Amino acid sequence: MKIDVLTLFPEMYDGVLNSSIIKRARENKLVEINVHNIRDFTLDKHNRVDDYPIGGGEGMVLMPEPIYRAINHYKTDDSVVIMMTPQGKTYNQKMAYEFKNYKHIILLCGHYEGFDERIRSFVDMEVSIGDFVLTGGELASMVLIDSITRLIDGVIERDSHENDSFNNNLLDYPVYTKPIDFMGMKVPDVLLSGHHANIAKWRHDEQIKKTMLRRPDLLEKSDECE
Ligand code: 6GU
Repeated sequence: MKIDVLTLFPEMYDGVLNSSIIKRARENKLVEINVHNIRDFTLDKHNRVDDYPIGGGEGMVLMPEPIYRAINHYKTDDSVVIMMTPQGKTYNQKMAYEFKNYKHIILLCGHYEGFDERIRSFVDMEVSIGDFVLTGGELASMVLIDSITRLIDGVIERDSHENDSFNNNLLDYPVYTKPIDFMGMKVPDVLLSGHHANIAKWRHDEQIKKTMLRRPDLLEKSDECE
């Protein structure tokens, strides 16, 4: 899996790509992630990437040409070009599982007031990470990078994501570590019992209880209702 990011602020990615699990996945060549500056694809001498909105209004608009040239530079027959925008389809775990099967993803990140509308005609998909507004698509693209990378075979143990919140639309069960008694709050007895079937049942019941309380909308979509 290869991911190319197109952005005006490549430095924003330094921490995320060079820490923890993403760093290790890159070192182990399980994923290749490169970040490119859209400004390198400008043709005019001032390296302009944005201009005033035609017809008036607030802010600046990203011009089509540098983005068109950047996309075409990295695009192959295997590429899926995803525009990060609050107008896109709301991202979720199911989409993460779909995206991890793509050979090559190009993540296009905008800033300022937005993209010239014509840019939409040369992307394959538009994705948002939720109903709130960020200053740019970069943080959102990092959310995709992180959530996709951890699903790639070999990045983390399969067990760790097969039980994730949202697989089967259930929230996670509670987990505990030592000490067994922390300021009077005790680890549930069943977890100390060593009885694997009882532990599994308790965890499943807790998942349903928690999902019912916090996210009844998810429970309707889960197999538990069938
Ligand atoms: Cl993908 N971009 C921006 N700018 N804001 C967002 C978003 C994306 N998703 C949620 N808010």
